Amino acid sequence: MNKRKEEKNLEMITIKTISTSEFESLSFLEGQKDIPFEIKRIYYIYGVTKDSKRGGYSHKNLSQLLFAFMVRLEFFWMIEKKEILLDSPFLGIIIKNGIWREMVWEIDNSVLCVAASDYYNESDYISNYNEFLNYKKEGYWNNES
Ligand code: T46
Repeated sequence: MNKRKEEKNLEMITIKTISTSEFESLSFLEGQKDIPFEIKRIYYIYGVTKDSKRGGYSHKNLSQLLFAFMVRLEFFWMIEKKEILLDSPFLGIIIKNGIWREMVWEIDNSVLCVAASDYYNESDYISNYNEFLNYKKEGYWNNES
């Protein structure tokens, strides 16, 4: 396992934000500049109730940028678990390939927004955790930059 590479494949970002009045803000992301891949798809998940859990996948090749307010992300690799709470609208996380992720809603009705590097492709998903571990053991992600 290459821990350094896995950390590189998980990056927290602060989204540029302008305060437009005392309480109002506008955050923005620019393709090529702020997101390290070409965006081919945007999706968002809403209507989810508090404590609901989604995800439970790794992707073979897909990279994604996620942002939301009060959604907790759980990442797993071999023996480690890492949790990141997106507790501010200007926090985002870039997840590259080879990272197992689950998302837990900490409040009702938060919207999770995702920009993805490729079109939807069911065959890019690894949804069985043991299969994910086998991909790791076989070094599937080791030779990528
Ligand atoms: C991920 C997390 C953060 C589509 O038809 N097109 C799409 O672009 C997507 C994302 C999903 N779908 C279909 C596939 C399923 O029939 O929508 C249904 C629900 O998708 P899923 O159960 O995969 O949703 P989540 O919230 O568990 O996971 C999603 C992404 O699929 C996954 O790549 O990283 O959000």
